[in-house]
Amino acid sequence: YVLKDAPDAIDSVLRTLHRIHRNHDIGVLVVDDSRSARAYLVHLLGRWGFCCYEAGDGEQALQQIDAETDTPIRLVLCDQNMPGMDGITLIRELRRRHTTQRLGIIGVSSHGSGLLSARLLKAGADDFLTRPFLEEELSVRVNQNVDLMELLREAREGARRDPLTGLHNRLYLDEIAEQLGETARRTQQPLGALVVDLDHFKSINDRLGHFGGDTVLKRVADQLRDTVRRADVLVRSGGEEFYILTLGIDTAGARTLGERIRNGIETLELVYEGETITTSASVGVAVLEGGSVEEALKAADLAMYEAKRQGRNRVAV
Ligand code: GH3
Ligand code: MG
Ligand code: MG
Ligand code: MG
Repeated sequence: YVLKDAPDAIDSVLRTLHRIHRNHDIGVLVVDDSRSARAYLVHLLGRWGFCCYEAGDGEQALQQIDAETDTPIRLVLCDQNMPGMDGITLIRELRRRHTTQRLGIIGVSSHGSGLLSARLLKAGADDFLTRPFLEEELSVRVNQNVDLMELLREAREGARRDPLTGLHNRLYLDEIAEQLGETARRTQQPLGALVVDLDHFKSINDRLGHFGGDTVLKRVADQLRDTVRRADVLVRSGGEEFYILTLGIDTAGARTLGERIRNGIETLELVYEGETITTSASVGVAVLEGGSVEEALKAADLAMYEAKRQGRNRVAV
């Protein structure tokens, strides 16, 4: 029996360890007017690795949520019966500011009234607890809510990545484009855009098959990742085409970056199933002052077509 159950037991221990490790980065705000009730929750949560913050009333809770805490607050445990602002009002206010993906809320009520738990949920709580509760119940509810947030974040992040290369995709670009253009204008930094399109990629697929072509795309993506700065935006916009957006670069600098990218792709050492492969890219570059991301990419795309027209494997501005 012991041997048969061992894998399950090990699995469970590993899951617990993963959670305790993860919980160190999760701030939990305990809102309760009773000091002893707060202390009990903080004691348990601290034991499970969470980083706890406390508030004695609704006003304090709202201040804490807006303040920059060392560990970002991701979960609120909120008592219903408090002098001043009650739990339901506070939860409604918290939910107005933050989505479930950003902030989990568990309402805590004292008397087992089905109506009250329904009202807590309706106000925006993700879950509720009724006092008195067992330690195990608190643990399950807290962990489930944190797991859900983690899952939502992973799903959201995953939808913004290209599965083949691991680079950000078009959806990500569309989401940050407006903010990036706005930052460029506000800080009066030029906005550089580069469009990179592999040359005659169809013939690589024809020669190696699509799996071979995919391998080449992955290597090119790694090369691009190593070439751009951390702050730059790099996306696979589709097929064998990549966009790079970089702030505070002048035309000469953008051309140099384009040249470095072109050279890096041309000199990639690619071997697929024993066959040595070479590839190249045409790079279009544009630098705009006071323009939008869309305008910068449009100009860089025209420049990329000019590079193709001039014979490929070159940079055009
Ligand atoms: P050009 O030098 O004019 O850019 O020629 P090209 O062959 O690269 O251009 P074209 O746009 O005609 O073809 C792009 C090819 O890229 C077509 C398609 O087969 C290939 N492709 C697009 N996405 C993928 C992918 O995810 N994997 C693989 N293996 N190939 C892809
Ligand atoms: Mg109370
Ligand atoms: Mg191409
Ligand atoms: Mg293309």
